Amino acid sequence: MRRNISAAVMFAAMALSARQAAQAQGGTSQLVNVALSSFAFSPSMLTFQRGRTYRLHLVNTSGGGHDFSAPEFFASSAIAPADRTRVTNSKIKLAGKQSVDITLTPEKAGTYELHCSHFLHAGMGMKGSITVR
Ligand SMILES: [Cu+2]
Repeated sequence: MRRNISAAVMFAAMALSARQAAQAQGGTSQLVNVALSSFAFSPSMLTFQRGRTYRLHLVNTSGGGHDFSAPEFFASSAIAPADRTRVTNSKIKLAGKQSVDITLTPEKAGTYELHCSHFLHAGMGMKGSITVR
């Protein structure tokens, strides 16, 4: 009987620490979907709350390559360690039909520009803005 009680206590402690670990890994992050197409971001205006953690889900719905380039936004956000390799030269590259997820926490309020750095894409409309409140 005594043994059963200590097992129950141990199980409860394990369940609690598993939940804490999930939260630390973005278990409470808010999902934000952004579609990339030729030649637009949808939505093109994104708003985030400073200090909150988001899971940015990018989907390239077109057959051609695009990227999510936001140098100042990435520089002022904490990017989850496991996702850091997905941002190269301040952009997230997506091949045709590819999707990429990245967990980040914006840390500085401001308005940041977003664009696709592929030749002429921004000029054709592939740009937007990110507001951090
Ligand atoms: Cu593009």
